[in-house]
Amino acid sequence: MMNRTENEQIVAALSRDLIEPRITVVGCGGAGNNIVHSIYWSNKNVETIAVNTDEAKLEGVDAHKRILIGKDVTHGQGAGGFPEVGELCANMARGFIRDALKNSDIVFVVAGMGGGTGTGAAPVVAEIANELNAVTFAIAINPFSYEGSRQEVAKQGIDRLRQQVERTIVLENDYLLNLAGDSTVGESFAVIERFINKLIGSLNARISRELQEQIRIEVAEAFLDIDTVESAKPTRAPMAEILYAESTSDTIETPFPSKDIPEILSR
Ligand SMILES: Nc1nc2c(ncn2[C@@H]2O[C@H](COP(=O)(O)OP(=O)(O)OP(=O)(O)O)[C@@H](O)[C@H]2O)c(=O)[nH]1
Ligand SMILES: [Mg+2]
Repeated sequence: MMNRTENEQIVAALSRDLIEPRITVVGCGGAGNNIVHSIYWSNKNVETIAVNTDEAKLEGVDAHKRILIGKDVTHGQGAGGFPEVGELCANMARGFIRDALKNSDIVFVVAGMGGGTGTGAAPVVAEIANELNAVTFAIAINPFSYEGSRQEVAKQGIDRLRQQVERTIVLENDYLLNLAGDSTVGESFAVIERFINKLIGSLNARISRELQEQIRIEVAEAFLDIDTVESAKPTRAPMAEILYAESTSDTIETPFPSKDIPEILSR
């Protein structure tokens, strides 16, 4: 019979090493891609995926995985402000998106609302993350008031997103106007990028603690009934795999060293 102290030591060791949640940030459409690009360079603990219908935009984005959706539909041109097009393209690419997300424990779906790709694709990506049982968050960025009719498109997109993800956080680009003062649009967007980066960091830290605690409790309960543990070695979660697209004529040549930037996935 193990004594209480031995039990506690084993539980502590298992809880420490058992799990490192795998975190993925998926940026859909132009704004989502910009944010993922910034996270790729500033947050080394998360995997980044860029999803877009716009081939040229995707070429300029750094991310661990890049998925060009709807090549047969928009011919790499973007969804032209039509969310139904973004949604169709994402639905056609479900298999690729699912594959890219399948090892993730926590998924953040990020998109600017009011355009076609982000508004239409983000709910589909969120739905896939849910189906994979990942803890899923959505971060939606509302367009500037001066963008007019985009506001209504954005509202519908956020409603769709909320149907998939209860934990949807809405940020306002208008807020930047107050903050930004004389700075350029690029500098203002950097404010939101930093904010999102911080938000993801703090949410992750909280979830990781909750997961650890849950595991600690489960492990402790499991130990209540057993006397000896013969081969309970701590295991580490495998690294998220990088998915390489087959080399086809649709694959974009990247100007970056291949060790840094994997192939763009194309469907
Ligand atoms: N904070 C922030 N907002 C952005 C950025 N780029 C675009 N936006 C906002 O996001 C909204 C949607 O724009 P995009 O993400 O470019 O649109 P899209 O999803 O690519 O849509 P299509 O180009 O029609 O396929 C815009 O109306 C802007 O308000 C960015 O880099 N940062
Ligand atoms: Mg676009």
